[in-house]
Amino acid sequence: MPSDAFAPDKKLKFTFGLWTVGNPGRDPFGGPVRETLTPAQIADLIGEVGAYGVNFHDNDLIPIDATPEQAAQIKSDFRKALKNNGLVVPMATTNLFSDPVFKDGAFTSNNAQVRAYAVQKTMRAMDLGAEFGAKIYVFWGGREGVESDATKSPVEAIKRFRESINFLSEYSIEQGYGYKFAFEAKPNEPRGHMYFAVTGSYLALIPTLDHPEMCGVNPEVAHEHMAGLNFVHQVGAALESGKLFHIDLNDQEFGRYDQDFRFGSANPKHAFFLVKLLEDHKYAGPRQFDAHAYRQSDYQDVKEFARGCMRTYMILKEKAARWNADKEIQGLLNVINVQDAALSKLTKKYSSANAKKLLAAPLDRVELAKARLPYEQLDQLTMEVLMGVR
Ligand code: GCO
Ligand code: MN
Ligand code: MN
Repeated sequence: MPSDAFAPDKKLKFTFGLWTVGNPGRDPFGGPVRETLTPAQIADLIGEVGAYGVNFHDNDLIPIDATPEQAAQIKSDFRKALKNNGLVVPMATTNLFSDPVFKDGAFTSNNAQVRAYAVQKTMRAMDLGAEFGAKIYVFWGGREGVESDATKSPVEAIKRFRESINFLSEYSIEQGYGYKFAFEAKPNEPRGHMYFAVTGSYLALIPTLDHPEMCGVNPEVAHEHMAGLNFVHQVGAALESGKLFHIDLNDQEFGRYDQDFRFGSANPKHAFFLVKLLEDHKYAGPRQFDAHAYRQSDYQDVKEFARGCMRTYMILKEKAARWNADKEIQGLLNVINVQDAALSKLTKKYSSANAKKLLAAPLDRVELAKARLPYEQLDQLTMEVLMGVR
């Protein structure tokens, strides 16, 4: 195998946020450990490691208190860096969590003026994203939640959130931005309890919106794993409903704080099934690595972190193809997937005649229970593919 077989493939649209590789290593217990890079320097880093694109929150690019002159200079430097590095901006988003004004939420704040400011800030951030060609707009409700349910009604919160999204959908349509909205769930952190805790919460919200066709989800590995859930199943649900618009790849030990580890570094088996799912279903959207390098890393090591995220994806993609081509594995899949064309035809669609025939079908539960399910064997073969001996 040539040594560059796992080099990042531009067709897979690997992206990084300005806030990811540009993260200076600040955490709740300590300040930055790396110098702060400008957006243009971060674009250079992302270009150097061979990614496809870069995403930003409004204030990753333009500080919240920048003057119009400063903003113009930053945009021009960033635009040049994008061009030099052949990078695109597929996604943009709003910072609705850092500033003190959002301490009790943005779209779900108890204060109507704060809610209006959040919508206004998002409109301006959508203008900024559109200037750089972004077509996906992510909504992560960083502060949409509570510590105590004495403070806010969860029913009212959903209504407020829906109203803001409906307003912003119309804005995007009227401006001709062509945005697809992608909602990102998280169970907690920074709030004690966050609304829309899991991807499925947004999948349930979307059909109640004024423009469901422009809305989908942006699931993140770490967020579902924080809650001890199976991320692959959440992504499966999003894919099955045609709502997987974007994805945040990283890794996480189950039940811990939001660790944002390098993709595949904590749970390679889950990462394998995730990559296999995305590839088997021909997911064509951007694959964003929303992860952070260890706090111990210098920028040389941050590059290794970024390369590692993409390389692990490429390796797991190759493993998935190997799994699909493995004759023994395919043989086992044939054994466990018992086919019965006549019965499947009966149960496919209800009719009185089909119901009658089904009631009369000779289905012997004792005989049925005897069918073999060699799942230990199948999982061991999967592990052997993963561990590199098959
Ligand atoms: C987090 C989130 C964020 C969002 C980002 C885009 O836990 O901090 O994952 O990184 O993805 O704000 O909206
Ligand atoms: Mn996260
Ligand atoms: Mn994220």
